[in-house]
Amino acid sequence: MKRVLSVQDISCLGKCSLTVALPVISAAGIETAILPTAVLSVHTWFNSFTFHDLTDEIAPICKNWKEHDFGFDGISTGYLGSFRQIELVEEVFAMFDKPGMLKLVDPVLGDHGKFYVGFDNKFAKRMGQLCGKADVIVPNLTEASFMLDEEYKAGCCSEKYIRELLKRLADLGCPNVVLTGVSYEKGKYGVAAWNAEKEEYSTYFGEEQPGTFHGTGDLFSAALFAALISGQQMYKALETAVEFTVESIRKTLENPDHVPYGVEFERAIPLLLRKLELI
Ligand code: PXL
Repeated sequence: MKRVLSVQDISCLGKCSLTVALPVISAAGIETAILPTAVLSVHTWFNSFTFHDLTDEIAPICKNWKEHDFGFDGISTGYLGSFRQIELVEEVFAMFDKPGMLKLVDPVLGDHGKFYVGFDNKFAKRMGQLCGKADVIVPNLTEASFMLDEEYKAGCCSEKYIRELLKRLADLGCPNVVLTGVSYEKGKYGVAAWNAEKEEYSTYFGEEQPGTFHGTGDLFSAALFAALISGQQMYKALETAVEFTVESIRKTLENPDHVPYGVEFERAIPLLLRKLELI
């Protein structure tokens, strides 16, 4: 069985970060170790939350895993709360590095042109450096703009603009860039990707869904990671992750009592398993 590590916070209620990554990657038949960076009562979309920092646990936990001789086929990261945590993630990458180990970084910084609480341009620049150590990065348009010190353009963009953005993101040092939240045509919404080594550009679009939901970036990132670890090629993995995210939103919208703080991904897991050809 493949074993991976997911490094991000636990927002105890709210369906994002580890409470999404763990069930999704595990459902794909992959052993998923977790390295929680902080425990929050709820994610920072809510107007109040508790926050317990776990930075000091990261190095001892990893040291203990090394003593047990554990290794990983991949490491993925999401929300990181401080400069120190980014530095520690770089150390975790180096500590467990081995040929073929997949490092996926979701540079969680913000959405809809705004930073999440507590983040700023200096932090975005540092996150850009972490992206340079990854094999795959999955920024949304807001995060890409912040990391590149570009003005965020709402409702943009031409294909030419996106292709340039992808290349500039690859210049951060990461060979595979997947930009989320891209739309070139009404009713179609998805991702654009650039492989800098093969100079290959690809896109995958699903059916656009109304409304915005929290945690869909984390969901996409978890599904893409699971698909790549399962051996799907990038183009196929993009289809898997986009269709799973779309299905999660579709299921959420079917429920008249749905909540805005997270999507009903649980009911989309059968689709994920079909896309991964596990059922
Ligand atoms: O979904 C990204 C995310 C993860 N973790 C925490 C967050 C957010 C976004 O707001 O607040 C704690």
